[in-house]
Amino acid sequence: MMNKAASAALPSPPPRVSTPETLAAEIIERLTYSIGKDAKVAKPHDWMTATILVVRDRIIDRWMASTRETYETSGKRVYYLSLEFLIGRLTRDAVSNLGLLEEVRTALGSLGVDFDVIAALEPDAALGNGGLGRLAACFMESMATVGVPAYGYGIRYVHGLFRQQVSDGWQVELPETWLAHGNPWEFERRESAYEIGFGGIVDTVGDASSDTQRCIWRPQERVIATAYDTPVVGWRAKRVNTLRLWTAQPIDPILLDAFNAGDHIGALKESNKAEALARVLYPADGTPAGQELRLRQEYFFSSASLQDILRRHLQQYGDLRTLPDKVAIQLNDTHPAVSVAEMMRLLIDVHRMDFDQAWDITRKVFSYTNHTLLPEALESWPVPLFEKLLPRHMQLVYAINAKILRFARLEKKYDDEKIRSVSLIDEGGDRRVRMGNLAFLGSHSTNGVSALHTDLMKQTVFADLHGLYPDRINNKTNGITPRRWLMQCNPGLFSLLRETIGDAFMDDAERLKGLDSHTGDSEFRARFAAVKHANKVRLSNLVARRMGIKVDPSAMFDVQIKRIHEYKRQLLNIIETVALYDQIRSHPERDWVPRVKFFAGKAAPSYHNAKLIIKLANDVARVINNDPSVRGLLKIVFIPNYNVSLAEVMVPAADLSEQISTAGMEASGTGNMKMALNGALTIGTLDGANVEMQDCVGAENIVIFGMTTAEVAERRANGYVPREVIEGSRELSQALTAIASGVFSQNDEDRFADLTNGIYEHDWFMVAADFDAYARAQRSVDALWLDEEAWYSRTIRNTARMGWFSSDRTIRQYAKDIWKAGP
Ligand code: T68
Repeated sequence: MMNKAASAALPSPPPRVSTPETLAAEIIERLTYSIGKDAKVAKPHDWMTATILVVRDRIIDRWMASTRETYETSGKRVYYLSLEFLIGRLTRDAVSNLGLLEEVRTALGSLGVDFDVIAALEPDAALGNGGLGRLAACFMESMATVGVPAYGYGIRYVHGLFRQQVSDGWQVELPETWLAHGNPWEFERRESAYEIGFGGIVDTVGDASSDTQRCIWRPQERVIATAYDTPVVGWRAKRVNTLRLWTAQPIDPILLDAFNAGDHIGALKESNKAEALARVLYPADGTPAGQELRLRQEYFFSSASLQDILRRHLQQYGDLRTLPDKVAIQLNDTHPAVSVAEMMRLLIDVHRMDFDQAWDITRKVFSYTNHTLLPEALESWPVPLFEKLLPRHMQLVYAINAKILRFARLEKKYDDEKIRSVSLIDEGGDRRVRMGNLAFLGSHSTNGVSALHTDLMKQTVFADLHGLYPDRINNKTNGITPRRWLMQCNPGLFSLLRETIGDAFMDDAERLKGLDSHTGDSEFRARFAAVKHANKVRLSNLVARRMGIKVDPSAMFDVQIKRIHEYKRQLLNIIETVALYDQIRSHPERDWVPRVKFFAGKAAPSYHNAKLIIKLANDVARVINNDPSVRGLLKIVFIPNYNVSLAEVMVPAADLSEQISTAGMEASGTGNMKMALNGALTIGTLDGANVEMQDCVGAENIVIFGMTTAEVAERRANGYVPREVIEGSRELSQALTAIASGVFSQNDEDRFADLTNGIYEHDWFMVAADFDAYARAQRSVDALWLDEEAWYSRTIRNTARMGWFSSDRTIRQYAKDIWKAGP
């Protein structure tokens, strides 16, 4: 360590100049001295790495300044704990937020290198499954933009979400290796390393009658968590925050005794077990993973993050009693909920606080976001497993539970049934620890992700907890970052907007409103349409290149992109497509609107029906795309391996956005926001954030159909008989019969029986009940499409009025209402 005087005298690096000339010179320098390649033989990948290193330098300056500023102003820090960050590529985002897009492009151009080509070489960081992980990534960017001092904490998975191949129409999962060529965006921090324990026993030491008694957990297994940091640049690089991802290492990389005794495999056992922790992302969304390794991952990253947070706080403030003034920890779903018990353990066992004080601090520090009400997706762990892996935490869970249940019974006069529902332990069947209840009770705030979802939380899953703490549940409607999801993915629209309404919307998305007054301007409408067309040409080229399928960019591009799930009802869309196919063949004389139906999305590898839905989409596509009688009128394209980068091409090209989940089941949705912002019309149910989108864009500018949440509940309660509904709808029964009788699966007519029987027998997701309304809504979309003015004035109004869904707005609300942090 250097003394203060000496360190004060240390020079800073000279400020970087960012003209195309200096950038080009630095890129060559990095290529030569960091990568060791002569420009004459450098491969595109080398150029990409050299460019990132040069850009990174600019970020590091801002990064250090941001960190210093938070330290010096004693600012409150926000910690976003998430098992998923679905980031995608970083380079374009970083360069664009630095304001250096044109400079870097020109610099590379002068070296004979195309920026767009090398940017496309960067692998997607797919450390997430879907909406929840992508939301975390949007939030990281918005926290830096809005000026909230924040750290994201997660796991540095070696293998992110699997790569999806479609083989003979079936999904095939392949491992994904995003780190294969190194990752120039990350910094290994060997000095930030923490020991994480599992299993073992709890010793009690000291005298029970005095307050010196305490518990000591003696874990049987220990691993080391080490940090990797990635800078997150906000818009205009005003602030740079840190995404800190943990990797796992064994304490002893090799057991030498075993090795020397000839047990060469056994010698690596510990090491393999440790490294398994950060090896792979669980690919099941909406259905809990259930296995021990998942709980280990949850505890591993929670413990490492909390130890890091406490160390940082103690280093600066020396006293954990001030933690709630300086630290806010957001739990992204229940995946990090074991943090509540871990915080208690650290405060009580390690830092010697008493239980009540520790509980008070814990609740002030934590807050929790719920992302689903699907009962099968609510996490809980068998008590024996939890106890075996985390014996001390089990004790603390019981102690917390005793305190809560006493309060519920004595002060809130809860009866046995309500006591059972708020308990941390589910006593029905095998005993389980309920992570949702732990997260709720261990926090001062629990939020839903759309107004409807938050209301339903209060009425259903969390009703009795809400009764205990009526001020705790609050809403924070999701948002998306307009940098990635407008400015970067849709440069054509971005420049048209700047030209039309000026630059103010770049710093405040609600200023897009200025566009509203241009909807009547036919010249503007034509330019807006031309941008959309160009984006559709780009998608058409991608489809031709990757799949050898030709689509017509002047047809309507109808897009459903999201994880494949029964509640999201891709099946409703496919069945309606089959019905439309029938109609076109029966009435070729009608004025049909040419459509291309795009689907993309991954199914959890263990989710049988979701995989069958992918197969059905592909089988229907094969038949329809090869039928000359509908040529030019209907095409179906299932694009494999949906990821952030593919979304960046599909979102700007969508004319129609399908948001058709069964009402009450989609917590919010965020793809709905992305496509509407980029000038798509939404066809959707009154579910999740669609409800608030309708409020913002106006009922005439969105196509809403189908049952409401209340109607769905009522229908289910009153004995819904799908068979009757099917028999009452000619179109639907013909389409289902076609699917069930093997029209699309000639060599295997029972292939889709699980899907079709499901609809006939129970139709839990109300596909049949909503079918006619959906089909009618689709024909009303056709009518709008035929009237160009009607169409574009609506889609322009969508772009104009979607600014409220910027994640900057969401983050400001979290900062003000929940975290009490930031500007
Ligand atoms: C999504 N949830 C919601 N879960 O479905 C979506 N689950 O409506 C919402 O917009 C989004 O969260 C953001 O709030 C998920 O994406 C998961 O991915 C997931 C992952 C693991 C386990 C359970």
